[in-house]
Amino acid sequence: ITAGETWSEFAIRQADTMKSLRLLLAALAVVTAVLADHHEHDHEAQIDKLLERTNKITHDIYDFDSKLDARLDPARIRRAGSLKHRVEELEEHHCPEHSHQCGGDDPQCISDLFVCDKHVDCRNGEDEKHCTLPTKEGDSFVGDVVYDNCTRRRPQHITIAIESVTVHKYYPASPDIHAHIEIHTDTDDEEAHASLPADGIYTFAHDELYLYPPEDDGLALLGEFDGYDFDHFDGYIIHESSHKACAHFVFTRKK
Ligand SMILES: [Ca+2]
Repeated sequence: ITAGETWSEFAIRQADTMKSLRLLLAALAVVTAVLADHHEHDHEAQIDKLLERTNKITHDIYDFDSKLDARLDPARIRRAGSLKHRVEELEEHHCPEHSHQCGGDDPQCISDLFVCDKHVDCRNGEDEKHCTLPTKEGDSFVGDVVYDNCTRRRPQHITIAIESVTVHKYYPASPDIHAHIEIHTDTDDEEAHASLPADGIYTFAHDELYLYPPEDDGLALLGEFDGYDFDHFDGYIIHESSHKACAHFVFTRKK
């Protein structure tokens, strides 16, 4: 404690220091993991790209809703709640990039890395309240095509089976996901099946699953949960380089 400083000021300063330390630790852990990683993927760069893209895609997803509704199963009427949540998210998002709005009547921004990292950072505790991973080992999701302008096989359905999940000690906000993408194509001419192993990450701050391209076509999969209904997500096939979506599937959890 320094001269002229009250105990409460001292406590706040200490808390800020702890947060900075944790951020530094998280950053170091990411760097270490990248260095130790045998994959060609740079996790930190991938996370940066993901976060950058999310803002653009949120707007696109919102636009998609009216088109989507025409194709949806009546059982998804409860999406009304999801839509409300999404509108609130759009209204409330006044935080800088790579940061998370705590919400409620007490606006506060925290780093995305602090969402679901097992420490309470938001004054209202919101950052640790919705931390159930929707893509657990053994889960699978079936995607129905909305449009597809780019995949080689043009399937009507894609299945994503989650094989394993690794939660890192120092940055639990983005667990590693290992999955299998099952593609079944059935046309008049041929019937084909492909099973592609795919690695990726789940980001709690954005309720987002990202699978790196399983093939050499540079096509990755971005799965956007709406933060409310974790039995469905919008799956976009995107060009890894430009992040432009060229196919869209609506995924439903397989019971
Ligand atoms: Ca936290």
